Amino acid sequence: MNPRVLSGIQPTSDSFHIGNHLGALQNWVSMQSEFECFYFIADLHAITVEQDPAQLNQRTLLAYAQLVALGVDPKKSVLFVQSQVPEHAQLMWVMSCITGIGEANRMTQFKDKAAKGGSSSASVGLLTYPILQAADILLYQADAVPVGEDQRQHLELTRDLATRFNGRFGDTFTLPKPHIVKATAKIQDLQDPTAKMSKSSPSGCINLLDPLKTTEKKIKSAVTDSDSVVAFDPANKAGVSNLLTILSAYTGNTVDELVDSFAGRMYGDLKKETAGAVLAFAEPFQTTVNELLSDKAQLQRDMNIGAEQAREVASQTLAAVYAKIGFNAS
Ligand code: ATP
Ligand code: LTN
Repeated sequence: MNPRVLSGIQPTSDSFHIGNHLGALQNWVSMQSEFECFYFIADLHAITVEQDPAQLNQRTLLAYAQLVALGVDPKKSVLFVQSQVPEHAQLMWVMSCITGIGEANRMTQFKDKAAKGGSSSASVGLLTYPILQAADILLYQADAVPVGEDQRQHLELTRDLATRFNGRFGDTFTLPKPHIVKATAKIQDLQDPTAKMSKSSPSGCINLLDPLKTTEKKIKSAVTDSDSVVAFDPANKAGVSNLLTILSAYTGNTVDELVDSFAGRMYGDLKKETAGAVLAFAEPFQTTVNELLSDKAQLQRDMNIGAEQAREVASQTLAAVYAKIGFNAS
């Protein structure tokens, strides 16, 4: 049996951004040839912060269409929507009963997100969301989880919980490893290249579905530095290095090759080429997304099939877990 891969993405914006794409989603696509892959749209995770119901519904379809357009092939991988597979919430309850309150409190993403929204308004769901993420992964006995750098801590919690459960109840879960590709694990914000590109900072964030003119403008106004030499030095030249990383990812040229090609040239050229490379990817991507969205009924049918396939695997793991902890089988 091929090793298993699992990953998820939240349907919380009208478009994936290039950080999502380069940090995680391009690895989802490339891993399909070697692994048995399970990919899902994390709508249960999305409601940890307030969502407009109609918008969540629409964004879930949009996320599905974008994943297919990026190359996640529902014939090769199991692609599904998390809320259609009730085993995620069921296993989460079990895992939350072996998680310490202190352990959940230490998750830095919770602290960041709670701080952004004002901690008094943070929900219990936001606090326990990493336990749901652990359940997502363990249900499919995943060996590898392709994600960006910001998810590393959640993967460590997942391994801790799996080890604890296996120790207490006998071998049940595979211990998953994060699959983080260093070069693109953290794409930076174009306006503040010391921060991670994030949808919460729209001016520094390139969305794949943004109008092409907007993308071009954002890249051309990216913050660089007062020097004028194109060099790769993330510590001292964060903005320029970030543009080189993006250009390298969308052209397939190595950063070294690019640096050589920019010898004696200005930052303006680097921005122009980076914009060109991103647009060359975004334009056909947008066409494909629009085509897929023109038949929503078909998308919904495909989602239903994905959910059935996911449940076949998830229900087996949940049954094994229930038996181990002493629940009476029906
Ligand atoms: P945001 O900060 O935009 O809200 P997020 O991490 O909350 O992003 P998700 O949409 O769930 O949002 O992220 C999906 C995937 O994209 C995850 O695997 C995450 O690690 C990765 N990712 C997000 N931002 C970046 C980035 N700037 N660079 C690299 N990978 C990223
Ligand atoms: N927490 C992740 C999304 C996510 C995920 C998962 C990623 C939910 N469940 C399981 C990998 C595996 C995020 O916010 N980026």
